[in-house]
Amino acid sequence: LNQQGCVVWITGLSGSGKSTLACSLGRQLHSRGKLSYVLDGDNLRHGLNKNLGFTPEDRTENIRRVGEVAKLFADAGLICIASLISPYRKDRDACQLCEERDPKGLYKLARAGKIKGFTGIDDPYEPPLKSEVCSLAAFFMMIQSIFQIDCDQ
Ligand code: GGZ
Repeated sequence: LNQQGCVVWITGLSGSGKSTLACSLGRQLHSRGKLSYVLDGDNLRHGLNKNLGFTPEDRTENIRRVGEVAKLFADAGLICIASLISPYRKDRDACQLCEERDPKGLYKLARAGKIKGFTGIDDPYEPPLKSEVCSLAAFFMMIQSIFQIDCDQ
């Protein structure tokens, strides 16, 4: 498989369009010969996460499991698109694989103090606090328009 795996994590409220966006992205990638797989929270709750409800503890376990599965897909070279509400920042943060991937070895250097002011280590990264349905819709339209332009070329 001639592609580098990765995880695209889509978070947002129920009904905000996460699954639609995930499927659309999957289709667009497929049409470009890229192998991807969608892990959708609602679907996974019928199988892998059947025993989980919506208490904070269960949601955390839900995100943890999907994060682990997503990592396996990415290790296998697939573009894994996870679409879950994933409401808690601490759970999303735990799923971030950036430091683990460390493709350029920068996190390792930053941890060793050899790079100063590295974002996420000794310099802050401020994630957006406000995520709106309309911004997800706008993102969706943007992706569609980018692919459309790409398709027409
Ligand atoms: C949130 C709920 C709930 C509660 C059922 N809270 O829009 P849907 O219906 O089709 O997708 C939602 C899905 C959320 O599952 P996730 O695994 O993504 O959630 S989390 O990341 O928080 O673990 C919604 C449905 O389950 N659903 N009850 N109480 N969404």
